[in-house]
Amino acid sequence: MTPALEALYRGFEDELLIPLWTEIGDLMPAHPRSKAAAHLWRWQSLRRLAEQAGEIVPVGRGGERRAIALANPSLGGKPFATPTLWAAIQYLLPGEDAPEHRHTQHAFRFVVEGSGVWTVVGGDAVPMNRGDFLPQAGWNWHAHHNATDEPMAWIDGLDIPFQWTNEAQFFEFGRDEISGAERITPERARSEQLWGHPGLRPLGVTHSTPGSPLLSYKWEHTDRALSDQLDLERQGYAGTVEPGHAAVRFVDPSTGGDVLPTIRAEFHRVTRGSVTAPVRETGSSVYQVFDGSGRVTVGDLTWSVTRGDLFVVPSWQPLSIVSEAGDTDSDSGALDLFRFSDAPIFEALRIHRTDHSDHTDKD
Ligand code: 1HN
Repeated sequence: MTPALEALYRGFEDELLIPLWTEIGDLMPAHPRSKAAAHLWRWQSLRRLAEQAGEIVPVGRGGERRAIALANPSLGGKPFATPTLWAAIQYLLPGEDAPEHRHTQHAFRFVVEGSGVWTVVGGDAVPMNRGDFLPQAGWNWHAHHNATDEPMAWIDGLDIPFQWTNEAQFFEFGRDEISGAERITPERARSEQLWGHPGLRPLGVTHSTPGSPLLSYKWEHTDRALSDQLDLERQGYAGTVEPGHAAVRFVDPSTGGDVLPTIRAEFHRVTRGSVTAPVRETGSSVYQVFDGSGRVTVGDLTWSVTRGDLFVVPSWQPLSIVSEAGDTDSDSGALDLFRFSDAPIFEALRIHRTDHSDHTDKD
C-alpha cells in the first residue's frame, strides 16, 4: 500500500466512508451465502429442558410465555432460528394461563404432541390438538390456557427476527384475567364454524385484516389431503409433488394465498423408501418432523431425524429428504414434515428464486 493510498483510506475512515471496491464480494455475491447455519435440534432435548423449565420457571405477566427459542449457532447468540424466523418450544402446565397480549409479529402454533390447551385469539377460543396448525396474524389479542391435568408442549413460529431487523415491532399487554365465554373449553372455534368448510366462503361476514380468518387447520384435513394424493398416485393419477412425495400448503380461505403476510406453512409426506430431489430456494425454512423417521441433507450436512426434531434450511442451501425406518420406529411408515418459511416476504418483493436442477456438484 502506497502512502497516498493509506492516506486515502484514513480519510475514508475518519469520515465514516467505505469504498465499494473493498466490499463488493460480500455485498454482491454471485448467489446467496447465508450467515445462518443449517442446524438440527433434537425434540428429546428440547422437551426435557422445557419440562425442567416447567418445574422452575413460572408463567406470567412480564415474561409472558414459557417459550424457549432455537438460537442458530451462526446468528450471534440471538434467539433467531434463521435471519427472519423465530422458532420455539412452548410449555404450559395444567391450569396455567399464558397472559393476554398482542404484538405486530405474525405468529403460529403447531402441535406435535398432546392436547388440551386452547388459545384465545381475538376473543375466539381455539382448541389445540396434535397435528393442528394455528396461524395468528399480528396485532390480534391472544392468550393460552391449559385446561387439562397434563402439561402440553407445542412449537411457536414468528417473524420476530424480520421485524427486529427492520424495526417494525409494537407490543401491548392485554387483560390480566380472561373470563366468561372465552374461558370455556371449546369443541370448535367460531372461526372454524365460519371458515372451516372446504371451498365454501361465508357470505355474512367480511374479512379485511391481514392473515387467515381460519384460526385452526385441523390434522384430520391435512392427513386426509396427503393420503388422498398418495392414493391417487398409486392409481396412476397426478397430484403429488414427485414420486412418493405429497405436499400441501396452508392457505387463507378468503384469498387462496399464504396464511400470514410473512410466513408460509406447508406439510410434506414422504413415503417410506422415497427420496426427494434436491431443491434450493432463496429465503429460509424451519422444518419439524411430525412423524416417522429418515435422513435429511442440507448443504454438506446429513442428519438422521425422528419425531419432533427441528432443523433449519438456510437460504440457497439444497435440501433433500430420505424416508426410512429409524431405530425407534412405531409410525405410519411415512416421514411427515411440517415446514414454515419466509417465502411470502421474498415473493412479495419479487426476489424469490427456486432451483430444482441437480446442483450437488456446485456450490
Ligand atoms: C408470544 O406471544 C408467543 O403467544 C410465543 O405463544 C412466543 C415470542 C416472543 C414474543 C411473544 C405466544 C413469543 C411471543
